[in-house]
Amino acid sequence: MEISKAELSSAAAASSGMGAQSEELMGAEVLVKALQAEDVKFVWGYPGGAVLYIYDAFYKQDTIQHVLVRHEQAAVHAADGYARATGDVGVALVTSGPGLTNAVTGIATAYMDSIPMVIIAGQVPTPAIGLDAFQECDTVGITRPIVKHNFLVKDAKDLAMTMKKAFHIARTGRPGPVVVDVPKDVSFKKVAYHGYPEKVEMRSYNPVRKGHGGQIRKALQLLLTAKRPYIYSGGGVLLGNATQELRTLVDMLGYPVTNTLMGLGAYPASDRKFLGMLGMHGTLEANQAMQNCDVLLAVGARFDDRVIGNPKHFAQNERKIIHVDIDPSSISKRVKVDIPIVGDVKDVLTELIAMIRESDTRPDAEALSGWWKAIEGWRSRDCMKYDRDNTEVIKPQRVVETLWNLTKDSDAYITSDVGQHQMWAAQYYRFDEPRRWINSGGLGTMGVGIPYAMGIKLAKPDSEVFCITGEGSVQMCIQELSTCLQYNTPIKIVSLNNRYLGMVRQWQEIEYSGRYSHSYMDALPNFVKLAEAYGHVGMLIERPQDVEPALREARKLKDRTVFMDFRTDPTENVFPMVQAGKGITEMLMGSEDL
Ligand SMILES: Cc1cc2nc3c(=O)[nH]c(=O)nc-3n(C[C@H](O)[C@H](O)[C@H](O)COP(=O)(O)OP(=O)(O)OC[C@H]3O[C@@H](n4cnc5c(N)ncnc54)[C@H](O)[C@@H]3O)c2cc1C
Ligand SMILES: Cc1ncc(C[n+]2csc(CCOP(=O)(O)OP(=O)(O)O)c2C)c(N)n1
Ligand SMILES: [Mg+2]
Repeated sequence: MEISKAELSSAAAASSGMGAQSEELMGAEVLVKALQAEDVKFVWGYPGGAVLYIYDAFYKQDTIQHVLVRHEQAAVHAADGYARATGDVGVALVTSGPGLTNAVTGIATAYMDSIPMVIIAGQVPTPAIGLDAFQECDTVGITRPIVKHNFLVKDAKDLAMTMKKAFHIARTGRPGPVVVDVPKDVSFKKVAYHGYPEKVEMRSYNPVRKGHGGQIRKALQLLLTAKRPYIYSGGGVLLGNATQELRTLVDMLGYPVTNTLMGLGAYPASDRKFLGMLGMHGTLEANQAMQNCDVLLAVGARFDDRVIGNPKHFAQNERKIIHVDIDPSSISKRVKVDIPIVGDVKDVLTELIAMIRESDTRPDAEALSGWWKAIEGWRSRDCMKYDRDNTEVIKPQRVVETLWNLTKDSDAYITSDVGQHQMWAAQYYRFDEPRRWINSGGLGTMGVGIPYAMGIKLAKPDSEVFCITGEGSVQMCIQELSTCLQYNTPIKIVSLNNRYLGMVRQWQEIEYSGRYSHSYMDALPNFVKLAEAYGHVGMLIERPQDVEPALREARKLKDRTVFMDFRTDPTENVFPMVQAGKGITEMLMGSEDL
């Protein structure tokens, strides 16, 4: 970890002749100034040799709080959770080599869900790059496929502008993670600092915000003459802060609306016009409406395979598709659309709403009433029913529903890990507000739940933050319970412990004739004692009648992190379910369909 003499002398030589003027700063100091200029409040990170000058610069400032995690993966997840909840750019700092490789899962997770982040990675000194130096890895090469952009800073003079570009790229257009690779000598070298750049221009990067007026007009015509219209909204509505515009549009038109897993909260789940989530574990009514609509308005949603199911089945019904997306490469990627509108969802919806206000045409009330009748028919099947009154075993859905009932009037944030519990959280917690549901959809990364929760709790200290998890996922970043204690981020962990990698077990039951190959979670730790060992409160809940009292008790412990180990029905499956290769309306509704 020590700075070698060679490193010091080569960096000193590089910076000699520049004089010791007061505006001269070390690269590391320029980097910290850049973060301050970007109004960064928190950085999650883990130190190592290559970033020690940067850590030294952090030591000398007091506007940015650095959070020392226990694993670099969690640093990126925590910053990512913070970004999802606040809309700001999340920042993580890792050292070279293993620090960076540990961060890779976090970066890929943010990339798949289009989350704005800047990840600063230390690198070996520039003269050592390519020489198999200690803790060297090809950061730019390793991260290239999982970043929106990456930079290797070769000269400290470029640091300020590179940081400016990194933040600009991360937060504009389709957001995404940007990696800035900073060799150790670059962080050590002194350069003249003329202040943080005010403007940034990149010839080849000019994301379009405003949609094409002619295309929006065409969309308007289609929408207002539709007989069976449907609005399919996704994560882009949250990323583009266009929740209000979406709500106004739906209210003006009176059309049914669905959200993807990533879009939950963009439209209030408690409104009748909301048909629930669509897709593999969506509601019957949401999927039927998707299949049977005649005009589909897709906003900030990318026709994921979990939403479309078998594309051939999806194409069997004819419908006109309008697709609003800021990324032209998202359009007609998986499903061919009729009216592409490239632009920011907020700008486009604002224009569309203005055009509807001006238009003399009104939605076809008679056709709409028939369409709603069909939808109510599907809805009356009550596809989300489950054995709610079971007194023998805790049904996982009941835990989530109880949590929702208790917290629906408070400003609660819900994170989840990946698996069955994630789907039950999405189905049974009814999100009415944006950015309250924080989960990994695109990469489906087990282990995000605790880091997401602790990242959010720092940003929203007055809000309750719950992490709905499984006993499998929670063990992937459980070491962060230690970070929660150190930084006083009291979160509530709701572990739906079914003693199985439940989602895997479910697939093995349904698709592999019940051959449960390595999906049973044997030799689990005593989570109550584990929580206590980390300085927190642990609770074991085994009976259905104890679910509500336990949640109430945990909420009362406002200043403590509480780990609730709910022993849930190990055989429960997530329904409805669209099996691999099936169409979105070819759903399994319950165990009776197996
Ligand atoms: C176990 C598991 C099960 C799952 N089951 C389901 C399921 O049943 N249903 C489901 O929906 N998903 C499910 N998913 C999630 C799924 O894999 C995808 O992550 C999700 O469907 C993608 O959501 P989205 O289309 O809203 O796109 P996102 O990934 O949120 O992408 C957002 C889109 O909006 C665009 N965009 C971004 N910003 C703007 C802006 N300002 N203006 C305009 N456009 C913008 C982007 O370019 C992108 O195309 C599951 C995931 C897991 C792990
Ligand atoms: C890092 C990672 N490894 C493997 C998987 C595949 N996978 C998806 S869900 C799941 C099981 C999750 O088990 P648990 O956390 O107990 O949740 P449950 O499904 O039982 O609710 C697995 C292994 C994944 N999504 N992420
Ligand atoms: Mg499990």
